[in-house]
Amino acid sequence: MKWFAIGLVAMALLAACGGGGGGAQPAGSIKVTMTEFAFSPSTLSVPSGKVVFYLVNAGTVSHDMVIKDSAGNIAGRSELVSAGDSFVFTVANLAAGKYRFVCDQPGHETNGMFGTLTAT
Ligand SMILES: [Cu+2]
Repeated sequence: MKWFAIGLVAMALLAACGGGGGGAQPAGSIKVTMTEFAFSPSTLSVPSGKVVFYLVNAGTVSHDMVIKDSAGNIAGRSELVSAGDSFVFTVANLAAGKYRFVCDQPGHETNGMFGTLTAT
C-alpha cells in the first residue's frame, strides 16, 4: 500500500511538469524541430480546433513559433524555447484556414525560419 501511494505521488509530479518546457512528447502532439534557421517540417497540416505542437529546439540559440493568419493577425505564440530545450505549445482553438508560422527572433524569419500551416 505504501509503495502504491508513492507511485501515485510520482505520477502526479510527472503530470504537473507537462505544461511547460522539457519532458517527453505528449500523445497526439505535432513535433516541430527548430534549428538555425528552419522549422522541420516547414509544411504542416492539422485538424482545426485544439492543436498541440511539441517544439524541439535542436539549434544553438533560442527560437519561438508565432502563427499568423493571412491578415497577419497572431493566432498563437509559443514561449521562447532555449537551445536544447523543448516546449509544449497549445493553440486552444485554431480556425480552419491557411497560416504562416515564423520564428520572430530578430533576423530568423528573413533567414528562412518560417513555414506554412493548413488547418482543415
Ligand atoms: Cu529562430
